[in-house]
Amino acid sequence: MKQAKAQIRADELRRLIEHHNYSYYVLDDPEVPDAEYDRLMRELEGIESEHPELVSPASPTQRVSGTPQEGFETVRHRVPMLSLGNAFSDEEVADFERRIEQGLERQNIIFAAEPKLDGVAISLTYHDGLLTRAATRGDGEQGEDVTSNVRTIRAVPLELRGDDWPSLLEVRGEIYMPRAGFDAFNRKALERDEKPLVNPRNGAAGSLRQLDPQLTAKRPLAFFAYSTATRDGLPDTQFDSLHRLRDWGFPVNPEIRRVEGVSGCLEYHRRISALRPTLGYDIDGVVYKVDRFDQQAILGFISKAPRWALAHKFPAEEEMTRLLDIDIQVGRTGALTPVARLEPVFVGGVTVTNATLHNEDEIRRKDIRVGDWVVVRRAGDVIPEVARVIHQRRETELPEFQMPETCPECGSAVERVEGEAVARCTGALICPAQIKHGIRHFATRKAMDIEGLGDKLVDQLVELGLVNTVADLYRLEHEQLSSMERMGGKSAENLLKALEASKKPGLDRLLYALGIREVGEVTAHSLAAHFKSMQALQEASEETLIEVSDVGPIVASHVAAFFQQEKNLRVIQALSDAGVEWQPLEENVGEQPLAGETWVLTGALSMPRIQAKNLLEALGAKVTGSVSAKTSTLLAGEAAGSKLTKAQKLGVKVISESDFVEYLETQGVEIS
Ligand code: 5U1
Repeated sequence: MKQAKAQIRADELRRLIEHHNYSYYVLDDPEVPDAEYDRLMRELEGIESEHPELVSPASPTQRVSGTPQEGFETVRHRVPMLSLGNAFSDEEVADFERRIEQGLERQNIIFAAEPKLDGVAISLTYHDGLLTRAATRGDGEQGEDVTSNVRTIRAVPLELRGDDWPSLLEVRGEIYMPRAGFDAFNRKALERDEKPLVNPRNGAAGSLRQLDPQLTAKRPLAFFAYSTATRDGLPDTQFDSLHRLRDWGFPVNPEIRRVEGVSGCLEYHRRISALRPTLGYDIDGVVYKVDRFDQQAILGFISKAPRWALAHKFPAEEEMTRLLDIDIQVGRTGALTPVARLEPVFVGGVTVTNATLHNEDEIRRKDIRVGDWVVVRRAGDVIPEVARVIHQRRETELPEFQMPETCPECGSAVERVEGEAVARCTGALICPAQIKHGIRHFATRKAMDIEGLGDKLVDQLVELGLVNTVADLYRLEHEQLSSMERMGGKSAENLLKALEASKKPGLDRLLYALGIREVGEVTAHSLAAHFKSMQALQEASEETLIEVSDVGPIVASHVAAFFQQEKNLRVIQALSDAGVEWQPLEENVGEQPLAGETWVLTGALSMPRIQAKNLLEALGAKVTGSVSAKTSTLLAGEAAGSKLTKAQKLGVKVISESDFVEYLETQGVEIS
């Protein structure tokens, strides 16, 4: 390509690439797929290698440049990088506001509120619109020059957009590692047997300290700007200034808001706390800043922290504690899960005493031993886990964890199938833990929906030997049930009614209820729709099973194995002998009188709800839980409440239970 033409195309490509960078990192609204972006980059690289004279430091191809360094130079910040005062309670936020009101002699203060990123603070200097220096915070006065590394982060503009920026601009913000990037990076590291990153914050800090920028370039880092060293060229408030920074090409957190007074601050804190698990990056609190710069100037500083800003922290998601023991829990399928017993620790807003250890391999990978100091993590509502061990605090040799060779519940042998992470108890027939889990699952709402069969009752029935299989439930008598702890005559009677009402399940529900490994509701439905009868399913080979939609080789092998076991066939026969009659899914949907209709049940019905639901489903209706414009009919029992009001408002047809029974009779449906 001729030089003049090359120059024009190179400029055009740079503009396009910068535009896509801005759409992606600042607007969070990518216009083109990654492949198109990569194509533009490759084209620009091609032109620049043919015409090296066209290369400039601000070219997007020059993000990774220079050779590995010996170390980082110490640099002095022109304006010190401040720290923030912390608050952990609503009262401390109220005190902060009171101090500001006194200092400014006014009320109803407006704050700019922002999420507080859990990353690494950075200061970026731009001369005449070009990035010239990136420095870490260090002690606030002096930091390290990490320019070569920061240049590799695509969210950091090398050149500013627009033309109204000051000739010297110093932007402060946080470099962080998004959760998705952290997870993907660690997955790859583990595949290659390399050391994973401890957490996203450490990942970001470590990445910035790489001596070879090529390595930093491979780390998934991002950036949010939150302030500037000086106010030149900026509007009069924090909120507007951040928008100006955004115009100049800096990513700014989209959750930044103006709020009024302590109540506005606290409401913001609550909202961001609820959003926290969905944000895609780690935050450890929110920051409130007096919005007006003139008010900030009046308030000034106290030591190195401004009086006009406050970090309102969330309860820590990670805390340290002692691992007291490792217990083994046995699940429904016999899976043995190691559970950490911990010295109680307050983490993620609750006191945690148990945490999952996942499986034996995880324990080995993290080298977790009883007696260790461990870091417990509880993020949002996720089950607490032992994230890692603080190996430096292990003072004496501690024994390695060993998975027991026999089941702690029943003494049967434990086996671990080659290639599986999970160890299992082989005593399915006799293991009380597995029997109890299986019965609880059988009774759940989406399975046989047997109301009144609580966990404690199941424990007693199994421990007393009254129930060994799900079929035994249907042989229970009033006298036996009413003599159980915390069961009166009335509860026993209700449970027997619920058992009776559950005797006509759809084949799909029964298949789900049997707890066949890997068979959830959807697969159970597909199997029932395909095979139509239990007999056909029992006789199906793995090859035939794979023909069913959403059944793969693993599910097929579990289903086939289930029906090959004599004891399972005996349970199915016993269910039938006890009067359980599973119903095939209706074939001719068109002939079902309620096909295509959606019904909702509400209020107290004299027939068990599950019976009404089964009857409706047998007639082709779908039964859902909430009323909407799509609802065809609301079946309203006694004392119906908000669902009835809503149905009336939406003009949805409402019928009483007696009308329903009458209708059933016209359809020749027998009600037992
Ligand atoms: N979001 C945000 N984080 N953060 C950290 N704003 C913010 N401001 C800071 C710090 C240290 O300091 C200001 C006082 C400039």
